[in-house]
Amino acid sequence: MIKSPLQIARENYAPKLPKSLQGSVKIVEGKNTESVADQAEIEKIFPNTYGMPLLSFEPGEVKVSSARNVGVILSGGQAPGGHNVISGIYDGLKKLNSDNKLFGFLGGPGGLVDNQYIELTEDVVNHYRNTGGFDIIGSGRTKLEEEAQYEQALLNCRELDITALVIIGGDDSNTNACVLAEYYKAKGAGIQVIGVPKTIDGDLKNEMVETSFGFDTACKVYSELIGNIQRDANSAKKYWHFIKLMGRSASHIGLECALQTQPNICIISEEVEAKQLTLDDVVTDIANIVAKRAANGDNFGTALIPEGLVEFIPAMKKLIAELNDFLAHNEAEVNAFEGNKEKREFVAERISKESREVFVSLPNSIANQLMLDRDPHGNVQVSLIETEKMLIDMVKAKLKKMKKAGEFKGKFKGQPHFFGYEGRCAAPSNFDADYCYSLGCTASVLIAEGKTGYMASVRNLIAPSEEWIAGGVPVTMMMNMEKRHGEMKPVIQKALVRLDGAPYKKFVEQREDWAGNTKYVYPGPIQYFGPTEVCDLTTKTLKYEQE
Ligand code: FBP
Repeated sequence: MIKSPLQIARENYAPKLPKSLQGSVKIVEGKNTESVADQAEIEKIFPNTYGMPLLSFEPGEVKVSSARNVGVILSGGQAPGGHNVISGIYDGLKKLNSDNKLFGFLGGPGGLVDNQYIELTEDVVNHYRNTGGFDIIGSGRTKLEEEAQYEQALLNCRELDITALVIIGGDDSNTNACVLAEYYKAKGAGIQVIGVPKTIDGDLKNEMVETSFGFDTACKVYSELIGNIQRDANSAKKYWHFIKLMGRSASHIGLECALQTQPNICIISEEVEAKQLTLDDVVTDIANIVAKRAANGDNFGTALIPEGLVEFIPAMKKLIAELNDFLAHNEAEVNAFEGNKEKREFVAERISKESREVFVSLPNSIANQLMLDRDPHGNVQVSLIETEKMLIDMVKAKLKKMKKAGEFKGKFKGQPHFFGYEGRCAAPSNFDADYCYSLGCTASVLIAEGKTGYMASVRNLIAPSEEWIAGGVPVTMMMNMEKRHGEMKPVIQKALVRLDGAPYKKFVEQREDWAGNTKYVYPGPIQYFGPTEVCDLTTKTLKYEQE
């Protein structure tokens, strides 16, 4: 394989580790934990892994441990730094005992059940250090939720003499990791399960998990692209760029990119929901800003749109929830229709009157997209819904009316963009390279200490990496009960943008200024080599949350 000069240079990058992981590690037990909500129900479902203490690492004595075989799985969407988690696990295991072995299950959790694996040797791991992507073993969205899968996975692990699994994934995958940990512990199967917090969406975070890996790099890539578009907008002065940003539910990516680039508009889904805004309200707000800028002669601008917006507009949320339930129970019948028109009519007749009105008022393309297959976790695939195009059309129609009423005197030409896949496999920033490697090393220590049902945690992340605090957090601590596929299930609570949080407040303080005036910032590309203040800084979200 031909490598670029940057790839070759990155191979030699040595990720920076917190002090506690640089040598031997001592584990310090903190207080016992309870789940964030629904304590009695969660404890009942996880009698063996509920309430375990928080763990933190300190430098300690060298320990000898017997040789172990460990399996690793990448689950869900790609996120920059996954390869470094794996190299961290590998190096951590080898440091503990050079006879330790690491096996990678291929194509996500499905690989564990289907017994598709490779041994991750030094040569394989070296090839992927500090690179983006998940191609070392691939990823997938198969959900581990049935006893037959757990049993098959157990047989496969026994065949390879695997006694611990690391599942690198988002909130849903870590929920499943915890269910698996509980199952194996209850059964005395002798298989530990450790989770690692991954997702560019940034919505797997809490007091003990400050950020999920990949968020930093993905936001930096999107911010570079937004900055470039803003340069173009400010040079050509003729387009309004509507930029949809990945992030499924939460608007963390949009908010972080707004803080980095200062666009004219950034919609925060969580605010839309809290204020109970309708789609028309959102469109009117945008149209008013377009008109205000046009009055100053600025017929151009940028608007950031979170991928999950439609699910946060209350009437749309209700519609989507009804569609989720309806489609889950009537999949075969709905899929039997060949034409979208017939499918829409069939569905429209069978949902509530209120939701029907919203459904039929949507452009056909959007209504069709809302009926597409759900992901294996029952979520609408929001990356397939072209909200950016829908908003351009609706703003255009609104401005036409405003023009007639003499409220808009300018021009409006919209350009839609969607940034998602562009950032998910980028070469990890120094922050993500260091953070991921530290998470991998942390997972190897948790395994060596016999822990199960824990997630690797590395905190204090705005300090220099030497001062980061590594440890483990029981996954049950992050759980609450939510409705999935029409049934109440224990799941890790999703961290949405907090409207009382510092990042959002910083944004609100400045957004009016950014809307009317052109205050763009052009962050430029990620820098991998150079001064610390250019290369090692993490997100503004973390900075504002922690300062
Ligand atoms: P994870 O939650 O698995 O990390 O995936 C995040 C994400 O990139 C979302 O931002 C996006 O909506 C979704 O995956 C896209 O999924 P797919 O890769 O299946 O197109």
